[in-house]
Amino acid sequence: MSRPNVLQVGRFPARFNERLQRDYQLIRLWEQPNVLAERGAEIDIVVTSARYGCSAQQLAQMPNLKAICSFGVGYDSIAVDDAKARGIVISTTPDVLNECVADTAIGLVIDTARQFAACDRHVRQGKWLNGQYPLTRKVSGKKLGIVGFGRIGKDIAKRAAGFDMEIRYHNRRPDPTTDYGYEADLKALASWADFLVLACPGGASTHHLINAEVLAALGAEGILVNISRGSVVDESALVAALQAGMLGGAGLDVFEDEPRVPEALFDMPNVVLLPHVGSATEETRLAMENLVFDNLDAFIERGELITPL
Ligand code: 8YV
Repeated sequence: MSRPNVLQVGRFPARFNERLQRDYQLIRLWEQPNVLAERGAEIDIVVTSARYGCSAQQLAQMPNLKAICSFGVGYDSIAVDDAKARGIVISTTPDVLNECVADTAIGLVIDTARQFAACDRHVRQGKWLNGQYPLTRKVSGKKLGIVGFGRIGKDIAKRAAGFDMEIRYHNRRPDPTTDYGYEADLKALASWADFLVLACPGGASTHHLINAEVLAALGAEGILVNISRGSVVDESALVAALQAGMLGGAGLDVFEDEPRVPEALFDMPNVVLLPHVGSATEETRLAMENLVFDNLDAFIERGELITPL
């Protein structure tokens, strides 16, 4: 394909923006908000991210679109069915972020159970001078339930095994490549687990999978950790369960309406709140960027993607 027109849907960090600008015939959507209505038929490739996505409405305005290259592993923000129906191919950035996201999951398990973030606030606010921090909950040797036993879920299990945890998982179907116990019933997994970690994809099929009943099953000593998508959890039910003391704690990297986070959670010592940073390290973000460019170049040169959906 000779010099295709590439539409950049949203702003990326400077290094990524500059490379896109330098190496491709680029149209930046935020600089030309009417471009889809005026020149949508000229766009060959969309570069987007898990955050910005590509909606069905946008797709409809690009009748000659051939490929979508997305930064991120999640694709719940992309109108995948519409794209596939038109033969538009999609790439994401799988695998290169597994380790950092799994590290984040384990970090949240430890931070939430041991309340390290709240301990840090206790020290900074001078409260240690008035007394010791209350006792918290042990991590090693506990029962860890993983919801979504894909590539990231498996990396979480690998790390949890190092903490001598007992591991079970819930998936649509049992995974023949693992000996960990499969639990078909999510509520049963929640009532067994000390820690329930969400590593499933977002989107319609997992919307509010974690509802009031699952949270009740996890119980007053159970901890929920979410590094997948905010939409997987009924956030109002989560806030209500925490306020009522019916859930032991929550470690959250993702929220239903990011970057808005329910203020009711702000003062809870048993809740750890992260601003969606699971993959946000220099090393991993560079690897994700490179994979977007490798996909773009492979598609332009050979009409193939390296990591197609
Ligand atoms: C990023 C993510 O924050 O990969 C994903 O699906 O959610 C994160 O790694 C996201 O890609 C940034 O848009």
